[in-house]
Amino acid sequence: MDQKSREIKTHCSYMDHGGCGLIVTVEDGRIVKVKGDPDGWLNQGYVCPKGLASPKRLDHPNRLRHPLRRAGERGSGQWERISWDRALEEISTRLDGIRQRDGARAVAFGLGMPKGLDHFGQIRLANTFGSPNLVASQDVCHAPREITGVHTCGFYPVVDFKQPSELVVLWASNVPATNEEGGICSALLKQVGQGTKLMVIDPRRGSLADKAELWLPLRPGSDAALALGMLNVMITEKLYDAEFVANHTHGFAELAAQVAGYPPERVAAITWLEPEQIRQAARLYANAKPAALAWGNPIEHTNNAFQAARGLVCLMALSGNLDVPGGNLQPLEPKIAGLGPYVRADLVPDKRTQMLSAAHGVIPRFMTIPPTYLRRAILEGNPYPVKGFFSMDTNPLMAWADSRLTKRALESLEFFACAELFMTPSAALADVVLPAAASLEFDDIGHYGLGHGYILARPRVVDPPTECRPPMQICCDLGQRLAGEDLWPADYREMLNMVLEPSGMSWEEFVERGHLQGPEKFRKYRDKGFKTPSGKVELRLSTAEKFGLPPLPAWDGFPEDTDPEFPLVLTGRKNRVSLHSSYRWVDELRAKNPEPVLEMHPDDAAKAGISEGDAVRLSTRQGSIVQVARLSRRVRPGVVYAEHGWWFPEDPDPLGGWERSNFNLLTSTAKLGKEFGTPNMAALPCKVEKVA
Ligand SMILES: Nc1nc2c(c(=O)[nH]1)N[C@H]1C(S)=C(S)[C@@H](COP(=O)(O)OP(=O)(O)OC[C@H]3O[C@@H](n4cnc5c(=O)[nH]c(N)nc54)[C@H](O)[C@@H]3O)O[C@H]1N2
Ligand SMILES: Nc1nc2c(c(=O)[nH]1)N[C@H]1C(S)=C(S)[C@@H](COP(=O)(O)OP(=O)(O)OC[C@H]3O[C@@H](n4cnc5c(=O)[nH]c(N)nc54)[C@H](O)[C@@H]3O)O[C@H]1N2
Ligand code: SF4
Ligand SMILES: [Mo]
Repeated sequence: MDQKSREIKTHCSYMDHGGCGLIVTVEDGRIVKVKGDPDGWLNQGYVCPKGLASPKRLDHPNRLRHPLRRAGERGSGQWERISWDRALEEISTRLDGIRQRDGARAVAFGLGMPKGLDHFGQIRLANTFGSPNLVASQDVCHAPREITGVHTCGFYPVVDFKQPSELVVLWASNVPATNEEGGICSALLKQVGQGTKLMVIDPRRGSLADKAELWLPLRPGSDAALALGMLNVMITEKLYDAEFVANHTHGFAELAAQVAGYPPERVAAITWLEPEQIRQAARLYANAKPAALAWGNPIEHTNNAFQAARGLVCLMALSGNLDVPGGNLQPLEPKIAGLGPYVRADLVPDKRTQMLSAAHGVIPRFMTIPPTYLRRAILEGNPYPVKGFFSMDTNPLMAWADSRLTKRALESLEFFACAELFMTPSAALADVVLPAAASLEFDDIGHYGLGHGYILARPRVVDPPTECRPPMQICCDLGQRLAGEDLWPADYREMLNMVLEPSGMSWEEFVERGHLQGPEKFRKYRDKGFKTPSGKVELRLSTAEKFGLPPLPAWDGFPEDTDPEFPLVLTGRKNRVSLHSSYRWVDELRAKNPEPVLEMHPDDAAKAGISEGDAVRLSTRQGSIVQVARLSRRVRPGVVYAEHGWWFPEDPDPLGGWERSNFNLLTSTAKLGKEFGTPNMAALPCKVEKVA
């Protein structure tokens, strides 16, 4: 290595939830190489194509490099370059104007997938501004499993890939592609190599289904029913952990009576499985000690999200796998700042009653606003009007169900500003766009607030372009103007020190260590019970009447009615080389996934006269889009997979061709799950036709 070249250790981030340790080689201030760090705590040398391509975001010619102010109609693509001072002044004056006139709650703050510490910076910005309305995608991402967990057993039961399991169940989890929340697939594959068995519950036979003891290709959207069928078998065949059930659960008799109504024969008809497959699945899961259950997004992509998640937590409890090594854990945090004081939740004491979703009766402890309720507030003034919106790290026009509704809502705002790396279809509708620094260009802490019991150091490896600011710095700059200098430091790095302060560790010491983990203790319930009203796992919710929740898991029918005009069932999964709608403009990633791919079984394709590579029109009752057909026997007949997050940065349309292939033109907000406001993004009746 020559003298100008140096290697820096950091962690990959902003390409998914993050987690892989990286060794980055920098020459003359530019990144020339990235490789997986063999000492990486979670990845042990593994790196995926997104991680390898992550530096390519930094010097892309069309990256946003200056603050922009709208110079024509919203969405017309006409902009003027302005200074940071003017941009910050404009945003703070406009948002403060709305606050003065209509109250702080008339301004909402927006976020996407949690990427870094700025996620919590933005929550703090909303709180210090005084608004109870922080809008995020959690209605379809993790709130259902986390908060259902909290109500049922007092915590979010996190899958354990670190300690050995006898069995790992991948239930709607696409971990080889998604490595979600730091559950890097290489750790799972290592276990499988050492004898861990797999069970896969997924309509698509992915690479891990090939290695599995049992693969259940269920009908999309029938997960809640399958869970009930498995509970039925575990109880009738007395396969459950009797000691755990007797000492640590509440409402077993009622659960048993409830699931007696779901024998395998009934559930088989709902799930498109054989009764024997359901029995096998229950036996395999119940008899493996320990067994870890990895749950994925489709559990939370229908209005049945709460019931499906309830069923899964009951399975973990009956099998005695809660908080056992190799099962589903309640991780303890290291000594770092607690989330509540960090985001200053105390500054909006009436949040519970004032937040938009309070009027919609969502489940207690669900504190972000489902995007559907934001749009109702903007467009209908329901329950009160929202007029200003500031978002970071999100592309709502792609990410939220019913993109036309999103467009109307963003266009109707009195003022909309956002921070971005690139001019996305959503940013194109803003009044002011701030240029953000990208990960690798700023110091950051990973996995804070995600409930996994550890944080990761993500030191900066290069400087950002002169006018691009770290997302947390943008929070500080706006925070100082909107909430004052006593609540916000001038330099974002103080926000990192704030997290570390209780540990007694400096940023440099933390970077040197790479990660901080909480104490590893298991079966904590034996001393302390479960943090629920009964002190036990609430198979029957003792708070059901108080909170208006269904007391016992149940099957409420398919998310959408079947319809002969739309005979196939549409669902989705993430692509290994893309992150939602992000980075479609990074050539190295785009080359690996140049067009939106629709996967279907060759038999279904033949019936519709569709061949491999055909452009096809995919329609639901809500709308229609075009994608490119790929025929695959891995997909169960009757099921169609389409990719979400597709727009075309190269399209001259200022909104990047947002209407051509965007999955969320097919989804609607007409039917929502009551607990989380979750719309149906999976299990949609659809049809596929060849484009003439
Ligand atoms: N149909 C359908 N819809 C879905 C899903 C699905 O599976 N199907 N998945 C859902 C899920 S799980 C989630 S989490 C959401 C995700 O929703 P979003 O998080 O909104 O998804 P992205 O499209 O990745 O948008 C992220 C944006 O952040 C920008 N960005 C990247 N780095 C930075 C930065 O440092 N600063 C700033 N300011 N911006 C940056 C990217 O350019 C990108 O435009 O989508 C949900 N929507
Ligand atoms: N490459 C990549 N990685 C990502 C992301 C990304 O966009 N791209 N996004 C990140 C985010 S925000 C999240 S939340 C996670 C999501 O991580 P995962 O939950 O792993 O993501 P998905 O790809 O949505 O997984 C869906 C899996 O469920 C299957 N499936 C589809 N419908 C159904 C159904 O109705 N029932 C059952 N049982 N299975 C079904 C699919 O075949 C697929 O295997 O990934 C994170 N990591
Ligand atoms: S798996 Fe995730 S954290 Fe690891 S290199 Fe890929 S994008 Fe980065
Ligand atoms: Mo997500």
